[in-house]
Amino acid sequence: MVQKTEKIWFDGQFVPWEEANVHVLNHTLHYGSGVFEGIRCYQCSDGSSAVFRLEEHVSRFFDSAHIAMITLPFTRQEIFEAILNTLRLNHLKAGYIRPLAYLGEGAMGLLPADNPVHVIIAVWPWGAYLGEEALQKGVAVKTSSFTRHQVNSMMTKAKISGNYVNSTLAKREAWADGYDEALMLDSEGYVAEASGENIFCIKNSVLKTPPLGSVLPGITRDCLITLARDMEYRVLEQRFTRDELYVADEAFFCGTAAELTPIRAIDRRAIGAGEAGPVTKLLQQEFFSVVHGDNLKYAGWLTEV
Ligand code: PPE
Repeated sequence: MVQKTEKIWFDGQFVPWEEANVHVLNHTLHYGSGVFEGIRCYQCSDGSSAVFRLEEHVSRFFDSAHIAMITLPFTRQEIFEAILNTLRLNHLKAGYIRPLAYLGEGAMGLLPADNPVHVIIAVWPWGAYLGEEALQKGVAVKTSSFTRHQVNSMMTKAKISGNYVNSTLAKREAWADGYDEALMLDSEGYVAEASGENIFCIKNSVLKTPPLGSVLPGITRDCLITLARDMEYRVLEQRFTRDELYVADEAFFCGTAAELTPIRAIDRRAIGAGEAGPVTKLLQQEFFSVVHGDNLKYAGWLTEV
């Protein structure tokens, strides 16, 4: 269950959590026509609170809207400030931030005509996405029977609500089969990403992640490429197959919600020693030190609340 906070930013006003509702003929509810973001705020070691890569997330939110032909009735600066104000008003020191733009009621049918565009920003406390233990020991993954979006059937650079039907189908299947997460292949059979995370594999200290074809351009993915290169690892954005993953030394998922979660097995085959590998652990440590403001080199990635 999502942990309620006090207020939700709703079209420029703060409303009580319980009153941030929509009509049942909301266009996005029927057709998935909205766009959203997922952002994290961390409590730093000095007690302050900071949002991780806020600028990039706001930017992707506007890009998603542009791709989906939604004109947001707010400026980037207004959304940026509204996110910070929502955190402040709810006294949330650490947690998750969910901006969503959706089309309200008006026309039904696939042409939304001039249905109004609404924007909300909700925040709530959210711990480890795949569980606290997963962060330490890693997750067990199954290749999904569902294929990730072909690049011309869904717009993969956009976080469009409807794109996530594919993810929920995959996630529910993986869970029903007793796995933690689904590994999704692209329409040509190469490894793409998970239901809500990007993926990396490591062999002989070289990191590989699929290029930005059918996968979401993850902001955490981008951070980890930078961190790994700054740590003198070679990082390739290159396609690979599921059996290349089976014989990798290490593998991990990354995303705002999932942070950096090691993968311990895929399709019942242990990855490496079947636990979080050494390079994964080093990167994870570096990642957590950066988001908690302990690494001044990357202080520019944090916006104080
Ligand atoms: N791929 C997908 C499909 C995806 O949804 C996410 C984020 C990523 C990769 C990683 O992107 P980034 O967060 O920018 O590093 N998934 C979000 C949704 C999670 C949810 O359950 O909702 C997230 O991590 O916030």
